[in-house]
Amino acid sequence: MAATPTPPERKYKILLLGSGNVGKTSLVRNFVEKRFSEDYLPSIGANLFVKAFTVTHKKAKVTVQLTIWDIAGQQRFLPMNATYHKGAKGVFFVTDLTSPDSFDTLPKWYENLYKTIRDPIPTVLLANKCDLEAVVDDNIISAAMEKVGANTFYKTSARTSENVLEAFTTLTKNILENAS
Ligand SMILES: Nc1nc2c(ncn2[C@@H]2O[C@H](COP(=O)(O)OP(=O)(O)O)[C@@H](O)[C@H]2O)c(=O)[nH]1
Ligand SMILES: [Mg+2]
Repeated sequence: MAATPTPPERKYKILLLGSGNVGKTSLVRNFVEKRFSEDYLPSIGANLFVKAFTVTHKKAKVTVQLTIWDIAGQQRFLPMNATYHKGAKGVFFVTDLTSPDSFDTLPKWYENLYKTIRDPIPTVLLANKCDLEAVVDDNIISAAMEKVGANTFYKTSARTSENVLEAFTTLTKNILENAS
C-alpha cells in the first residue's frame, strides 16, 4: 500500500515586522516558491502564507508547517496588534540596508509585539537588499540586534535569494529548540 505523506507534526506562526518597502513581502515570496495557500485578511491588514518546511533538528529531519504573517500595505503600525501577534512562535525584524530609517523604527515594532506576547520568542534580524550598496554599517546592525533581542542576523536579498533560505532555516530551528 502506498504510504500517505505524513502531515506536518508541528505548526508555527511566524511574523515579519518592519517598515514598509524594506522587502518583507518579497522575502516571503522568495521563500515560499510553491504556495500551498495564500490569503489576504483585509480586516487585520495581513497576507498569510503557509509552507511546509523541513529542517534538521536533533539529527532528525523534522517537517513543520509555517504560517507566515506578512503585513499588507505600508501601515506604519498595525491596526490590530493583538490579532496579528497572538500565538506567534518566531519573528523576523526586517530592515533595509539602503534605509537608515528602517532601523530607527525597529523599537516601535518591538514594543508593539511585546504588548501582546509575554515571553520573548526566537528572533532573527534581516538586513535586506544586500544586493544594493549599503548606507548602513555593521555597528548599526549590531545595535539593532540588541534592540530587538535577536541572536542572529542575516544580510539578505529577496532579489538574488542570498541568505533567504538560511534565515528561514535558522528561525525554524530556533523555534524547535525553544519548543523542546
Ligand atoms: N534590490 C532589491 N530590491 C528589493 C529587495 N527586496 C525587495 N525589493 C524591492 O523593494 C520594494 C519593496 O518590496 P516589498 O517586498 O513590497 O516590501 P514590503 O513593503 O516590506 O513588503 C519592491 O520594489 C521590491 O522589488 C532586495 O532584496 N533587493
Ligand atoms: Mg508588503
